[in-house]
Amino acid sequence: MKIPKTHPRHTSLMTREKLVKAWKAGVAVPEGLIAHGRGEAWDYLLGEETSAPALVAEKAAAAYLVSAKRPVISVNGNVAALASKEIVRLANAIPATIEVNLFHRTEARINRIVRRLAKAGARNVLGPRPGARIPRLDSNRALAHRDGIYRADVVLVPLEDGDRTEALVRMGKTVVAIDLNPLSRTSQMATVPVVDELTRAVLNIDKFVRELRGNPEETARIIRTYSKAGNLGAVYSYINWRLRNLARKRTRPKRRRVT
Ligand code: PTJ
Repeated sequence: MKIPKTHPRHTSLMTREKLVKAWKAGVAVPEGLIAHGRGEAWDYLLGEETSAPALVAEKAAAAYLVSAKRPVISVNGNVAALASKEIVRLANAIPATIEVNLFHRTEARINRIVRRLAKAGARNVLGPRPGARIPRLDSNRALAHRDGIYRADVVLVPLEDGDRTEALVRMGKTVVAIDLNPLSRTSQMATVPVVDELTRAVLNIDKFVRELRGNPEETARIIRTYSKAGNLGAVYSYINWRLRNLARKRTRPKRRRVT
């Protein structure tokens, strides 16, 4: 479908088109389209821009990723559809391993996503033939690579489900999540929940990674001072403030002009 550039929702419609194309290409699943709609609803509440608390979480995410010994970025269908290039660039900057891990797992889809990431410039993407299982997780998301997610110390999980986040945290890993829903189990369970839209978040984390790479003191200071509870609290306050502002604007009586 051709979307006119002048359409007021051009970016949002283009993103949807990308996902639909990825679904037709067997990269994203229909459930991914539903997940995207949920994300969009939250993004409206957040004003479709990175909030100040999200920026703080993104800096903390970058600090954890650059100080990790075995960082891994987990990629699913939606992430491959919307942010393959950005993920590869971030993985190179950290540097981190990329592993394809799917909730609705089929080997054919894993291979398609690996190929899409390779086309975006990634090398040695893990995904097919996993040799390990994340303990106490019954879904196919438990399948992992020993040299990837299984032995990672820090895992970045964009658009995740809560069960695996919880299982990874139970294994002692630092889990950085990207999820627009601050109330999701993923956001609640992750070590660093980043409440922002996927592409915005990845670009911001990438920028902070490049800033922090050569600065271990600043990186350590950011990790020391980051508070998950404080940060999520700030996200709730931000949404509350936005809604109250919107309500005030709508209910303010119009002034009569005195002539
Ligand atoms: O490709 P698969 O088989 O691994 O499946 C991927 C999906 C996304 C279908 C799967 O992981 C899933 O079911 O996820 P959930 O449990 O629906 O969670 C997705 C979360 O991501 C929801 O809380 C959404 O609000 C959020 N979300 C959706 N789109 C975005 C987003 N967060 C940030 N940026 C987005 N673009």
